[in-house]
Amino acid sequence: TQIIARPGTTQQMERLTVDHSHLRDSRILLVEDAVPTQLLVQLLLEDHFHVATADSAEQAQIQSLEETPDLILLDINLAEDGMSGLELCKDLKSRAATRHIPIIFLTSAECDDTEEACWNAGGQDFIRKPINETTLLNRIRNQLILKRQAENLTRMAYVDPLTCSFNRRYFEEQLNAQVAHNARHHRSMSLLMLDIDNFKRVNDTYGHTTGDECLELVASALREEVGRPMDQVCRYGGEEFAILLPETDLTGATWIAGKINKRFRDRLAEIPSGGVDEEGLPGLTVSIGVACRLPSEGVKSLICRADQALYQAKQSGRDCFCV
Ligand code: GH3
Ligand code: MG
Ligand code: MG
Ligand code: MG
Ligand code: MG
Repeated sequence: TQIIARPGTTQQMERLTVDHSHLRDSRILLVEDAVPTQLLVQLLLEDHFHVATADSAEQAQIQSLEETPDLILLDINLAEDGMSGLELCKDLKSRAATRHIPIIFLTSAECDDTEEACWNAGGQDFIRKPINETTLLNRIRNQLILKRQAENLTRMAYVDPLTCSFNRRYFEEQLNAQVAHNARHHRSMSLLMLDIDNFKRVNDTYGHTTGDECLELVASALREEVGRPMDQVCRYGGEEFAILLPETDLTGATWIAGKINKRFRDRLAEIPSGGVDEEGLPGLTVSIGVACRLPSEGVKSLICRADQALYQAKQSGRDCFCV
């Protein structure tokens, strides 16, 4: 409240008003078995969104998994020989890949039980037939806006804007979750802590803008080197990165650390001594601390060992990794 009360803040916030014109690009999946209703709803929506249709729950299930629509309009009463609308909703809400897709039911029933069933199945809203055009469009719009806002907030909470790597908050949450999971299932996991060598010199020589571009370059190189989708590159702080390697033992982790060192060394070799590459970025090297989680080891100790190994790599002359 204090921030809002500060003079000028309200005007500043007003300038942040969100533009919703992008909603036009939204893809809606309409699941309806009655042809007249399907045509009518399609007609109402086609000037506002991209609309795909499905006649059965089974068909809609495949389309949802393959095309991940932004929203599903789901007839509650589908042909009786297959999965019902409610069953499809429950199924989609139980899968990580489709859980986030908002579902609005289309229902002709006017009893409380049906409404309750829609909510219980995990639906976000429902619309009664006969369909009111304005209500239909606004209910869809509201769900799309909510979804977009949730996505934006998640991105802002977990992604570093400069390097597009995960941020420290994400790193800590993931590390805690992974350590807990590995402790239960006796799986191996490793952590790399990486620090750019003599980075202050890069800023001092070429300026902070070039320094920032170097950070972007390092982050994307790291993402390329780790390769597997489950490996996660996080910006730990200033010019330090932490890399989470699930299902990776010490041999695997040192192999990746060696690959990372080599990548920057190879690039450095291609740049004229003391010069810059085609993008105007100087050569640089990195130091890496490698730690593989010991049985029953906790988060703090794991980070501490990776950090000590990083310190050792710096002491050993940089441009290398230590365990
Ligand atoms: P060392 O090899 O011992 O790590 O030397 P160093 O110069 O890299 O270490 P130091 O910790 O002294 O300096 C890190 C520098 O990273 C200082 C800081 O200005 C720079 N830095 C941190 N965050 C950013 C950033 O977001 N952008 C830019 N351009 N520089 C940053
Ligand atoms: Mg029907
Ligand atoms: Mg540092
Ligand atoms: Mg450094
Ligand atoms: Mg330092």
